[in-house]
Amino acid sequence: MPRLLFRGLRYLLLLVLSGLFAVSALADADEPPYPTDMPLLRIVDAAGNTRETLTLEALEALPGREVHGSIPDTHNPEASWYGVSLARLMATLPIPPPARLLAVGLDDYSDVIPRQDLERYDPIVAYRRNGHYLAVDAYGPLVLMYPYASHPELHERTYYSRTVWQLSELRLP
Ligand SMILES: Nc1nc2c(c(=O)[nH]1)N[C@H]1C(S)=C(S)[C@@H](COP(=O)(O)O)O[C@H]1N2
Ligand SMILES: [Mo]
Repeated sequence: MPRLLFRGLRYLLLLVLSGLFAVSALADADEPPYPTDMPLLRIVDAAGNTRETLTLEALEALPGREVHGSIPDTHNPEASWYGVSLARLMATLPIPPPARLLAVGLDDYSDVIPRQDLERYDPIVAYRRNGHYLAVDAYGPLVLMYPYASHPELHERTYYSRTVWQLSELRLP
């Protein structure tokens, strides 16, 4: 009898453990594929000094904005992108909004983003695509995304090249 009871308890323990596993797997579904305290974006001034280093936590602490679009010239279908308005991000700096800034990717690709874009189109530093955090091998962790869907005139090479994926740095003039 005690032996049966022991088996029963062991079975129960297994059930509880696998249940816990399933619950933690569900919780992990919204975990970013990188540490939340990892520096994702640096804001660098003209002298080359880092003025700000933003982690996912810091970005998520700012108000969010959603735009619809896709990474140009890829076969990725249009998606919803969620992140921080670049204008909003620049407003956190103790300097007036610069006339232009350079958006740099992890692959050292870069393009100039004029201030007019921020005023006209309000592009975002996106950290989620269709609700999911972006992995480095999926153009992430950050993408400078323009609201292509609501502004069809953006479908032009100029803005395609400003859609910097793997965004890692913003350089001020
Ligand atoms: N980090 C990074 N972002 C980038 C690029 C790049 O090479 N690296 N290319 C730009 C250009 S010119 C286009 S058309 C789109 C799509 O680039 P792809 O065709 O090289 O994927 O991303 C833009 N953003
Ligand atoms: Mo391009």
